[in-house]
Amino acid sequence: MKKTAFITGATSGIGLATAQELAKHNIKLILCGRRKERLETIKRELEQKTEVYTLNFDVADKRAVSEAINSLPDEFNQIDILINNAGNAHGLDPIQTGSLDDWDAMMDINVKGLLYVSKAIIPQMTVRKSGHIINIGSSAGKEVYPKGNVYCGSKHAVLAITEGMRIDLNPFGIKVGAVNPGLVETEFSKVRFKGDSIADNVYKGFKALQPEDLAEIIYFAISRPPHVNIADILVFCTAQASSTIVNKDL
Ligand code: NDP
Ligand code: 8X3
Repeated sequence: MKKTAFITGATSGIGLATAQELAKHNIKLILCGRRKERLETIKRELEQKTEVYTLNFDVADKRAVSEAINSLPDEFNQIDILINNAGNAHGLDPIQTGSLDDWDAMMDINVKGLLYVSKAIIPQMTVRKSGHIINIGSSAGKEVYPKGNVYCGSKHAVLAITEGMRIDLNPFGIKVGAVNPGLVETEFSKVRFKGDSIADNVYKGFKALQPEDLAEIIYFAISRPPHVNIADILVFCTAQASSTIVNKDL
């Protein structure tokens, strides 16, 4: 039977590329994001390949999350695969000058948003005793870098929550794993630097990961046989050795 995947943050970057990859493999899609027009355009494109339903909500708004997920029509309300991808960094400041609004945004979206969406979807997986959850963490969830403080904290939390989910959902046969990328060329830096032109230089001088690279890895993880769970994967571009070491001669 055809599987259904629920992808948060499907309007750009890794989430959009993952939607495109899964559509190629004939997986039904529920695509989420705040930018409604983009969702509609993406739906029109991907409907050529598979069934698509869109949900327009802010993951940080717990009531909107549960209302949106409860509104799914019968044809889309059995979710086999949850990809918790929505998230961003907001700012790159030392802790002593960081902005409370940026900190709220990162904790509310990257951590609490992931929890709200998971809370609304996990019960149907435990009843069916099947399902697969992939949380998009980051190399910033494994290593803290200068001025990364709260973003790194949010992604360390994503990793801890992923491990906790895997332990608690183990009796139900539900797979849980994290995909942790290093530098990926998406709208991430535009958001982090709030449209400042500094964002244009982040991926200059080396070949960063492309969102499609992550999409292929995510499809690989979800297409393993039932007894195989990719629990945790760290992905860098060849030029990157750690959060702070990037070889710009490559
Ligand atoms: P993008 O900015 O391109 O995409 C972020 C996605 O998240 C968008 O679709 C955006 O949709 C959605 N989103 C953001 N905030 C909210 C919100 N409050 N409610 C609902 N959706 C939201 O960045 P990436 O593709 O790079 O980021 C995807 C994930 O990958 C994030 O979790 C990020 O932390 C992680 N990551 C990124 C890396 C990188 O270098 N790019 C490296 C490691 C991890 P919309 O604005 O329409 O709501
Ligand atoms: C995104 C990777 O190093 O830009 O999670 O913070 S980094």
